[in-house]
Amino acid sequence: MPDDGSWCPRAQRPVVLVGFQAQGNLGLGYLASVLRAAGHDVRLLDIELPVSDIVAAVRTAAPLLVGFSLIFQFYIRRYGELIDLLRAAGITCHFTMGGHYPSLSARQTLAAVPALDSVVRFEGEITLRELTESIAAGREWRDVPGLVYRSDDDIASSPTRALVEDLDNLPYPERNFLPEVVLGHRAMPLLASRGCARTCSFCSIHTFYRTAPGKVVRTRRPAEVVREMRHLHEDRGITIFLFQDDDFPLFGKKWRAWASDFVDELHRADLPGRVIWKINCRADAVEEALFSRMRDAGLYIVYMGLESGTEEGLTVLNKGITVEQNLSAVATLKRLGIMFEFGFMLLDPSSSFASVRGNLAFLEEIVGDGSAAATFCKMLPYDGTPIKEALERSGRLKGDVCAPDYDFLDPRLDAFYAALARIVDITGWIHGNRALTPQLNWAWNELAVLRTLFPPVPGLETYDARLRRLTAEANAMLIGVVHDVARVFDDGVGELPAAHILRKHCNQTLERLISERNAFISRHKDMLLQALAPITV
Ligand code: B12
Ligand code: SF4
Repeated sequence: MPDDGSWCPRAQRPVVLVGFQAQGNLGLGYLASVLRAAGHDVRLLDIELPVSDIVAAVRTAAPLLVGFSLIFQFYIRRYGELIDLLRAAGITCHFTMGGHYPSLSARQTLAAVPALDSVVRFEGEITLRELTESIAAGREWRDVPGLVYRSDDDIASSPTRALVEDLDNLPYPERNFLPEVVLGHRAMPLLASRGCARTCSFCSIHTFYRTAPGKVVRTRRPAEVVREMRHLHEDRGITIFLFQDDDFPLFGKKWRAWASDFVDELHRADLPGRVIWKINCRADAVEEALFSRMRDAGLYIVYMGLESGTEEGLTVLNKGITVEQNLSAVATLKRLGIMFEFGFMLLDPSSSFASVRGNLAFLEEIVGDGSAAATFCKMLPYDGTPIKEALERSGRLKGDVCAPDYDFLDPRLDAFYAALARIVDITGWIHGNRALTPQLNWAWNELAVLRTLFPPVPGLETYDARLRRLTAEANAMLIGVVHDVARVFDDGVGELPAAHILRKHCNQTLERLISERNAFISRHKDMLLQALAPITV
């Protein structure tokens, strides 16, 4: 009897799904819940587990099918290696893969991972269920819409599957992961909509949702979203909700009405005061009257893809937004006392030293006061994005799927960025969970939780002021470093900042942050614990 379990009747063999699970993967969650609702046994495995554990778990499960979820294209080699090991371990069942990259570059995916049998394109719930059922019944699976597969040395596809029409027909996603915890409060991701109506040139999301037939943006019913929140609050004690929508429904008359109904539903369910929520949106959706109502209903933090502080940058990125609108959104949120985080691309394919300085001036303007931690990156040309195609056409695209890249028009900027990236990496300033920028943001996040989910904490305003001063100092230091590096490469003046000295400053700031934070929390420990007691489930 083979030990991969192939003696089991096919219908009883489980489906294994492998994906990136940190912070909760809603894509895998929806796939699992749809399969379970149809009576299938589903096992979820984290791609971050040691490879030998994954191989052992798949062998033990003896599955009918393994589905790999590739949400970050730079993981493709890692998946390829894992899949080869699974085959080498004698696992012969159907292997499929889904996610943005496989959907938009199916041919390349099948070429890069020869042991894959198929790719599921676009939203995978119904395709995966039908694929599973066809295989279980021994039927021809290639007829299932939504697939790309190998056929006689070439690639063939079944008809493209349309996007899910009514998101409320899907069961709630499986959430068999532990919630993130902020000062004893549990957080969970969720979705109110799928798709995005905009067409930013660096983003593959609109291509993903526009290439499949069907309506690009679909919103759930506000009452259904609130019902899911209430269920998570009552059953699992969740008090912090992190909306993962690419662009929370807010823009234009129709979605403003949606957001207003959502706020009404939250009040109807008596959730404001008991739960808080975070959204992602564009700056041009931030409107004072609506956001004030949303804040009163628990909106506590807004992530905005600001992306550039110059008009040229915003044009190249096809943001359809002005610097003035970016600034005005930040000012509105500050006035309303809603915390914000932001995405920002210091460098894009059109960059010059003048645009770098323009971007630094913008960063100084929005976070010079320490209201959030400064952050930046270089725009990367992901597959399925218009900007990648434009770079390819002009012969500027470099690197590969795991490290897509391009040269700047001014070669001095390449040297500038290489030096800056080295310094920022060495100092551990921006990247990684233990880096200064994410730690500062975490402290601000905690502060917002203290303000919104606890009774008034004595001394909170003083703590806020100290955190603001510390963040402002860190921001000034980081922005100063970029200025100094730019001066060296643009003007040939000065010297590169010494990475070890900056690292010392960075570590000292981190230590100050940790000791301020710990001192404040331990001073109020008893009161915080007492406030938490009723929400423990
Ligand atoms: C939440 C999120 C995160 C979370 C991930 C949590 C998690 N464990 O899932 C966190 C915060 C950790 C994260 C981090 C990053 N992220 Co992110 N993230 C997202 C976001 C906004 C939502 C994902 C989601 O929940 N979608 C909703 C679900 C329902 O849709 P879905 O995931 O697409 O899944 C559906 C289909 O794709 C398909 N499918 C997916 N997998 C599979 C598998 C099978 C077998 C099948 C059949 C079908 C299938 O069916 C699913 C159900 O319909 C996406 C944008 C997006 N819209 O997807 C970006 C996105 C995935 N992130 C992106 C990036 C770039 C990053 C970062 C690199 C950002 C950064 N600079 O640090 C990091 C990388 C982290 C790392 N490992 O190093 C890019 C990836 C681009 C690319 N081509 O690689 C995206 C697409 C955003 C974008 N604008 O381009 N991210
Ligand atoms: S960056 Fe955001 S707003 Fe722009 S297309 Fe992508 S998801 Fe939409």
